[in-house]
Amino acid sequence: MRTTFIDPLLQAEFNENGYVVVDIADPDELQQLLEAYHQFYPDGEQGCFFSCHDSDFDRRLRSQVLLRNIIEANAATLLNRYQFVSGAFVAKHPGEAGVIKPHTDLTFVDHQLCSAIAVWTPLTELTSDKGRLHVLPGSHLYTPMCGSNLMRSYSHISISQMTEVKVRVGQAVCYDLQLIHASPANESAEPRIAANCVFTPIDAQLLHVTLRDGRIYRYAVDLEFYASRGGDEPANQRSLQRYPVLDSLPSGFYHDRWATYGNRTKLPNAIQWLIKRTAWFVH
Ligand SMILES: O=C(O)CCC(=O)C(=O)O
Repeated sequence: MRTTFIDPLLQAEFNENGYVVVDIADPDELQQLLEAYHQFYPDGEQGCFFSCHDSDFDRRLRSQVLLRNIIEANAATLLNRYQFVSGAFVAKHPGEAGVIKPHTDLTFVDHQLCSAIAVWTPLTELTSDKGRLHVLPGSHLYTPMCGSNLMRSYSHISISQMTEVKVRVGQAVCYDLQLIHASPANESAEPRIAANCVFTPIDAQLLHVTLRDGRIYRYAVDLEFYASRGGDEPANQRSLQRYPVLDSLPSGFYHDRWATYGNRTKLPNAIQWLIKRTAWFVH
């Protein structure tokens, strides 16, 4: 499997847990991002707002450029030849509507070969009542593919059973996109703002996974696909028409394997890993 981090110790920790905490940027640089967020979004959205879902395409791209300017060069000192794919502000506003339930992110690469990662960094100081990022360590070893219209349900996992990751401004949580993660409500009076950027190996084929007519399709896409993708599924399907299909499989197949094997969160990681690889090989 291709490595993600330059430092072998970080890599070993990432292999085991599916995430690591690193120093990512000077807090002053991150302050610039926070100010930009408030300029772009002065009106205070509700719930948990992701700028990658902003219907104002221009503002979405400008947010992404700013995030890239600061995070990319810093991440390059840690990552083994990874490229920036996309980035978003994540604003968790006070109240229950801001809860992010346990999930994995989209599948961007063939995760049997390498990892796509998120670099999640707070722009406002965090305390437990502000809705820190929570993770299920080791879950990246057994979760199945995920697509824009192929979200998996992890309703059996409660956020309180997950690991609360404590980071301060200047640090980041780098997590495998296959890792189950979540965040509870922000119970403070202030919004909690973070930046989240996706990176993939420069030599890995970018993928997009989608469900259509009972089959799961893997498309070979490019950076342009993710740069211009909106949150709207019909637009997503239209833009996929420009890209080749790599392969497809019946949706029931993976679902059955997942239901049978993958849901055993209490098994040791090494066993989970073997089960996942065996399920893929049988396919
Ligand atoms: O920022 C958060 O609280 C959650 C972010 C998240 O789950 C995601 O970006 O997928």
